[in-house]
Amino acid sequence: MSNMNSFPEGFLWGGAVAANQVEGGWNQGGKGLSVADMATYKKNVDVKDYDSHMVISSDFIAKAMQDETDQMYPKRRGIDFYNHYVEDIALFGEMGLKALRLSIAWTRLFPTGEEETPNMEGVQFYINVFEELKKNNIEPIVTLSHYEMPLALAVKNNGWYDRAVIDHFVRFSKACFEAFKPYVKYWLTFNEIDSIFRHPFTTAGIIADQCPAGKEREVIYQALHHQFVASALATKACHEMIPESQMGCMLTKLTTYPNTCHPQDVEKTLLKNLENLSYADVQVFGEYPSLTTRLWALEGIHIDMQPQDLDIIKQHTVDYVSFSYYMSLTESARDDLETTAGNTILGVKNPYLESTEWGWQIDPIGLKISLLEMYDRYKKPLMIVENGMGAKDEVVDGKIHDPYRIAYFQAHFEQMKAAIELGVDLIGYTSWGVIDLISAGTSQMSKRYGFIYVDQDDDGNGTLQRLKKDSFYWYKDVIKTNGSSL
Ligand code: BGP
Repeated sequence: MSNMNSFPEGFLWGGAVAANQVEGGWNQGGKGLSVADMATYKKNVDVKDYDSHMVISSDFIAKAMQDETDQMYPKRRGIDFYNHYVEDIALFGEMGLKALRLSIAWTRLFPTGEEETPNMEGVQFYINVFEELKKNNIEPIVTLSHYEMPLALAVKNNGWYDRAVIDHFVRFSKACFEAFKPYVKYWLTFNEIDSIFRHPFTTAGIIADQCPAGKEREVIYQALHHQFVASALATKACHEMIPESQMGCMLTKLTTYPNTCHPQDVEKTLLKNLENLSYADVQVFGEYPSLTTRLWALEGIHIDMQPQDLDIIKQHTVDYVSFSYYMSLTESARDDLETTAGNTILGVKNPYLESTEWGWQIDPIGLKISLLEMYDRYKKPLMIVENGMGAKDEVVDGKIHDPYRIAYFQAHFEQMKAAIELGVDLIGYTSWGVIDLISAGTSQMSKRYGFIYVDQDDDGNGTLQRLKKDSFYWYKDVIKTNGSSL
């Protein structure tokens, strides 16, 4: 228990969700199909092997588009926030949340992405949500694109690979700014913009079998370039249309340690960390790092750019830097070492850290390191917009005792406090999955992050009843005391 209070006044204590993981109502209100509506939950796949859910073929999509049920597709169901938002936001209000990070489903406003004007039923849904937030004194932080886009644009254009998608996204963004400007000051363009390499379909609508063989990385970089241009154009429009607005970028912060002090381990680690930061660099400094463009040249990657692209990226940089932080990684030049939960993406095992059931290494000090590193590099306000622990919870007599979750948050909050004491300008924190939701990576319901439990299992059975976990009361107290009681 620490009593020193160093969280600034007005610190945005909050929670985060994403439309495709909570809303459900996939065929309500004129919504079109999105790439997230294709995600299936595969019972027999090892839960640790989460990337296996991300490879989606044209054939699969053609079949899934004809399927009018939500049985196989948990993200079509979400937690039915679409029909429970009043009750859910009241619970967020009761917890004392100062901020809620949420995303807009592009397909509620533009079902195929190509419409000229937005679907007003979709617009109205979000106005209703923002009104409820206002009643509960909760500041919205809105992500325009969180792991989804109209499926029609994926099928027709191979997603963001096609430059035409820039205009569609900017039209969608402007419709959001126009309709929601009375409510929303804080915006983000793309969730975890770097994750296009890990989940090209989910983040950018790229369909593997539509890419020229051997050119996958070039296709992804090309799509990412289009996202950078679109992000800069959306930033421009946001600043013009909402003068008080703040636009941020959002990075998956994958702070990586060398496994040993062997120079080869250190070199590999450095390159990995530079690569991780390079995506935010583009949005903060307004240019590609020279290392990135050199590596393209060496790899034979050619990016098609229009003459004005680099200027647009240079002119419209972000106001603040946001990121998700779940774990640190460890890198080795050797390839014969034990990996974390058998997953090479997660790196080699760090003997000093415990892992969650899904192999995510819990490392609160890594959060402090990330904050110090990013503030030193960017000198912009920082916001942690995702952090939390996926765990299996048990309901006993209507109660959920989750000391593991409290311990996780407590340890991370201590490190945030320590970073602030060292001068880091941290303006907000939104815990991931403030209410239980469908996991992005595994499409499971049982990988729970919330302070609020939702009665639904992996197959979609359950009453959808909301229950407060022990951590609900703990977080409420943290917020009430502005972090002085942890
Ligand atoms: C981030 C995503 C979120 C979220 C979180 C947890 O990468 O932005 O959408 O889901 O990770 O991941 P998972 O749901 O796979 O546990």
